[in-house]
Amino acid sequence: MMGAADSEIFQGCDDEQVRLMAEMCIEIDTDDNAIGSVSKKEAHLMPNINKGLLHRAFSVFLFNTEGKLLLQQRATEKITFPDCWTNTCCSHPLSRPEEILTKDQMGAKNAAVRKLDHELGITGVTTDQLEFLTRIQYMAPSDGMWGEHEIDYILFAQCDVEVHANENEVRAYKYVTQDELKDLFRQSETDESVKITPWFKLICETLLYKWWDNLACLQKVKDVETIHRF
Ligand code: DMA
Ligand code: MN
Repeated sequence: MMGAADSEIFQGCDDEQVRLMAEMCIEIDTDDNAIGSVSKKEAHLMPNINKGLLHRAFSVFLFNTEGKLLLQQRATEKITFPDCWTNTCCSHPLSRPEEILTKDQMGAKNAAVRKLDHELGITGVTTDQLEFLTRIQYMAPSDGMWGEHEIDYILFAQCDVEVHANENEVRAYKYVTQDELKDLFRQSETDESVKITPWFKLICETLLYKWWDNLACLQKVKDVETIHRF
C-alpha cells in the first residue's frame, strides 16, 4: 500500500519500478551479518543511509568465450542511476530462504540467476557457473533523495548466452574489450550523456582488470575473506 508520503517520494516514477521498491532486501552489519529485512525503498533513501543503514547486494560480470565483458545501460525508468552504463547485472539477494544463504555464497548466486533472467532474459547461467571473487563495501549517492550503501558480492561467469533484454530494466547492452571499456570511461569524462554507475567505476579503477586478466585462473585472484571498503 502506498501512503501519502510514498506518492510524493515516487512522483513521476515508473509504476513497475515503484512496485519493485517493495522488495525486501537483507539488512546487514558492517561484517556482513544479516540483522533483519528492509524494503528496497527504505534501504535506498539517503536519510537512512546517512544513519548507517547497510544492505547486501551482488554484481555479475559476464564474459563471452572471446573474453569480452557484457555491459548494460540502465533503463531511463530506473529510480536510481537511470541511463548509466554498468556491469552485466546488479541487484539484491532478497530476504527469503534461498537468497539469505551464506554458505558458498549461494544466496547471492541464486539472486544473480533470478535477475540475469529478469533483466536480460539470460537463462543459460547456473549457480555452478558463477565464481565468487570478493565483497566490496561502498556508499554512493544517486540523485536527490536516493543512493546506495551496500556490501556487494562480486560474481564472475564466462559463457556465451542469448540476451532478451527487459526494456523496463535495460536500455541497451554491448560486449566490450578492455580497450573499448577504457574508451567508454574516456568518453564519459567529456560527454555528459555518457554516464557510468559509481560502483562500476570504483571496481574498474581498483580490481577489475586484474581479475579480467586472470579469467582462466580466477582461483589465483579470488579473495573470499576480505570485505574491501571504499
Ligand atoms: C543494486 O542494483 C545493486 C548494486 C550492486 C548497485 P540495482 O539498482 O540495479 O538493483 P535492481 O535491479 O534490483 O533495481
Ligand atoms: Mn542497493
